[in-house]
Amino acid sequence: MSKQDKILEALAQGVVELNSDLTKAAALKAVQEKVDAFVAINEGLIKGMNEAGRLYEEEEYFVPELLIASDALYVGLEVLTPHLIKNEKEKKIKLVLGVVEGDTHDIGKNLVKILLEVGNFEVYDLGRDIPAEDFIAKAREVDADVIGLSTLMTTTMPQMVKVVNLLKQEGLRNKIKVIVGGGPISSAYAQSIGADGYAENANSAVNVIKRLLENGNVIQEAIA
Ligand code: B1M
Repeated sequence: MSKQDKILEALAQGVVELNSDLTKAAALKAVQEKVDAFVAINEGLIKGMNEAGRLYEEEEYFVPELLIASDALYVGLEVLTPHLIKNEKEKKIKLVLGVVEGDTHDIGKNLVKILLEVGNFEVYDLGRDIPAEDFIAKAREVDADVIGLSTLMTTTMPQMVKVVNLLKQEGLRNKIKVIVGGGPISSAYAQSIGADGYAENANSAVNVIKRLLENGNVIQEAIA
């Protein structure tokens, strides 16, 4: 196993084993060994969080374990995020981001935010459990190009429809693009609710939005 693979494994292990100290040490090692921070986040930390999610679904982990796993993930992110290489050449795209009303799962949304900022987006992060009206108000206030909606639960998916419909009612639908993502969301769902784009993960969100603004209406599966 290469040195990089060992570091990636330690990053994932730190999160799955609920060990912030191990995660931090592995993140510092990644920086020291010049492992690409993007790779360290995606193939280390996120891999670990996904594994913790799997253990939750198998009822080996419960809510407290998930919360400690996410603490470890954030400790690693704090070390690695400053080392992500920023793209500052292009014009900034203004994007209002948040988790829809009724849903408090924000780990994925936070990762999307980090990668969008690295991709030179101006992100207005509203947080989680956000009413549809608040997305519209913020988008209007900052003259946003895009609204990004995240949800992890099937029960809160209809909130995305609410945002799209409100944009129509307010006469803003042609001006502001809508991209959706999160566990239960698919490109077919995005299309069915009249969103403009769907991204499967944080990395593809950046590419999908850039394509959206270049090409107009392109619902698409993750590129990555
Ligand atoms: Co809960 N939870 N949870 N949970 N949780 C799920 C989502 C669930 C599928 C687990 C299950 O039962 N199998 C289930 C939902 C079932 C459904 O669909 N109806 C569930 C439930 C039911 C609940 C509660 C209701 C449990 C309860 O209290 N009885 C409760 C919700 C309360 C509420 O919100 N109203 C709850 C609570 C929690 C915790 C607090 C313990 C914790 C969340 C901590 C937090 O986020 N601050 C938690 C977690 C961690 C999970 C799982 C295990 C993992 C989610 C996660 O963080 N994944 C999840 C099961 C699972 O997904 N395996 C589960 C890691 C993260 C990196 O991935 O969030 O998918 P993800 O984000 C990805 C992509 O989806 C994408 O990019 C991200 C990065 O690559 N993406 C976007 C996300 N948003 C995007 C937006 C975009 C583009 C891409 O564009 C704008």
